[in-house]
Amino acid sequence: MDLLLPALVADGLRTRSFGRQIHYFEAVGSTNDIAKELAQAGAPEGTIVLAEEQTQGRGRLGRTWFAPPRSCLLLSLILRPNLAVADAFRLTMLCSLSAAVAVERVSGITPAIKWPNDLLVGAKKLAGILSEASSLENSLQYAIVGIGLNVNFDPSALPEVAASATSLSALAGHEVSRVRLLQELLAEVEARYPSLWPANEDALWADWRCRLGTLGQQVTVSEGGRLEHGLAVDVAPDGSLLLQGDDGRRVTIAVGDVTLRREDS
Ligand code: BT5
Repeated sequence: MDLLLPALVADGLRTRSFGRQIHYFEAVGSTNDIAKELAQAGAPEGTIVLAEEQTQGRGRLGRTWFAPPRSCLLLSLILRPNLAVADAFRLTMLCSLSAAVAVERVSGITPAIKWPNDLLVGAKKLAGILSEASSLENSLQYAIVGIGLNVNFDPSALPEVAASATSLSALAGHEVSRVRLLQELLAEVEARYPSLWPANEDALWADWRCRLGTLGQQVTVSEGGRLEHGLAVDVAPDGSLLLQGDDGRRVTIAVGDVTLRREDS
């Protein structure tokens, strides 16, 4: 079993700054909470918090993130991009796309991105992303991107996620190196980082959009207690989802949870 020891992660890491400062824990509450404290204390961009286990792993909206000890990638990345708050979703785009590319490179498995923040293989969830930002007026002060990626465990043995989750080892039939996966992920985030600010073409948005499995599907989106049904037609460069309702009405949704409609019926 490979541990995510900082010396192992540093050995062969191709980045200049991302992942060069690692805070590694055998067990923490939530890596996002530790990263927030570090960011507030001035930790530089690219600093990561890694844990072998979380006792209070968080999803969005107060939901829980489960992962058996020493089996997954549980990390939070500190970013300090010069971005407006309105563009904060581009960080989720950057990290979900980079995670999908890293998974493909290391395991040969191609995950789809499920709007707004998951990686799926088939209908099952492989990874989730929790972005949290602190802003001053309209600018981001720092952002924490938390990534939970299922690597080496059997999801069917974890009752909380048995029906809905998958992992790389379950898909590949063998264990996958968490260290290599993390190194590829960090390299990909760093390489794509300049694309947060598009010059001519918006390559980040275009590449993210290409991998979105959600488009073209009939979906139900819940957004703050409101339900919208329709065809997921497209995404805008700011990341919002465009739905065409059954009555032909077009609705733009900034954040929400998507389910496929056949799952609801
Ligand atoms: C997410 O939330 O998908 C974001 C998850 C982010 C986790 C990382 S781990 C490192 C960092 N530190 C943290 O404390 N969090 C971040 P959401 O879209 O709300 O999905 C949460 C739902 O996914 C749960 O309610 C479960 O149904 C499901 N789930 C929980 N653990 C899972 C797992 N290991 N694999 C697949 N699905 C899971």
